[in-house]
Amino acid sequence: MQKSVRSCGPNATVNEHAELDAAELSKRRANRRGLSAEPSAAPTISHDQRIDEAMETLAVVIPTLNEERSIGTVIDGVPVDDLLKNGLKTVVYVIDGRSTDTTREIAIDKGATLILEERQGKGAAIQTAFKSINADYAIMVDGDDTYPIDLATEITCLLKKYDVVIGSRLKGTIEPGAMTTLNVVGNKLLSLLARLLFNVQISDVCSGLWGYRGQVIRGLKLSAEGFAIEVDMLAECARNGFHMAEIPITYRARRENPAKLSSVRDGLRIGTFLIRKYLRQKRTRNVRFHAKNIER
Ligand SMILES: Nc1nc2c(ncn2[C@@H]2O[C@H](COP(=O)(O)OP(=O)(O)OP(=O)(O)O)[C@@H](O)[C@H]2O)c(=O)[nH]1
Ligand SMILES: [Mg+2]
Repeated sequence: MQKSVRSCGPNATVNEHAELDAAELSKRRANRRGLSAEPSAAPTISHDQRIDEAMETLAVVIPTLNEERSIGTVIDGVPVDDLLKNGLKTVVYVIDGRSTDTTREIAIDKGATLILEERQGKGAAIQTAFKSINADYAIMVDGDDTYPIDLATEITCLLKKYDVVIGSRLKGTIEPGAMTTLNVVGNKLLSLLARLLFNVQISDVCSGLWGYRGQVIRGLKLSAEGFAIEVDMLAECARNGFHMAEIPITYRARRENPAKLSSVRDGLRIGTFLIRKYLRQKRTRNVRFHAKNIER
């Protein structure tokens, strides 16, 4: 992450902020600056401070499990200066599972806020992150440096118009060696299933790059703890009738560290989850959906 932007150290746990309402937060911010939160105190607030308080916020959420070879590059790739120019203060959150390598140390060193989620699974990490953050926008991206996080500014621009923006590898470019034929077929089948069940023109339901408006996150009732987290999110977006868009992206090959996803086992689990979720939602209410796909 570029140094010019305020970053959170390891002690700045987000759990604290998640518990607070806006009034309490502003009182605490004022206290931290040595200012009274009481209006009668008439504190002197600088021009810069006023701009800072007025800015919108972006949380970049990165789940990791033994990603020491790539996590530094992913954090460095978040275009914080560009986002700042677009009026967004960015905080990067790394939600680490039981990494046994130096992922956690690198994340802290790069200025990210580290959240520990020792339950197994990417979904568990994302659920914990979503409960902890309180930002105007959020972007979820994998920590294996296979997704173009440099598109963060473009994604947040689209989030002014759409509730959710998904990076589509299948509408974009898959670099040689980035995805096996089995995974391409599996992704296409799962996306087809999602289209049929939820009436949404999604092309890449398993994408690891999603952007959301803050209020969307608070509307998602997620239960998937593993790799079904993306289809869980899609079903929840359908239930809420969120307005969605896809952008084509380039998908890169992961470095030598091994993937945690097993194509057949996880593919079947994701498909089963999708069907179960559909049946559960169908029992409770009609699913509305009005997703839009956009071209770049
Ligand atoms: N916190 C946490 N993160 C995880 C866990 N399992 C995977 N992840 C992270 O979730 C992201 C996606 O996992 P990958 O193994 O890359 O799965 P994938 O991208 O679907 O599969 P590949 O295409 O093979 O890379 C990566 O950043 C992982 O480090 C876990 O149990 N806990
Ligand atoms: Mg991956």
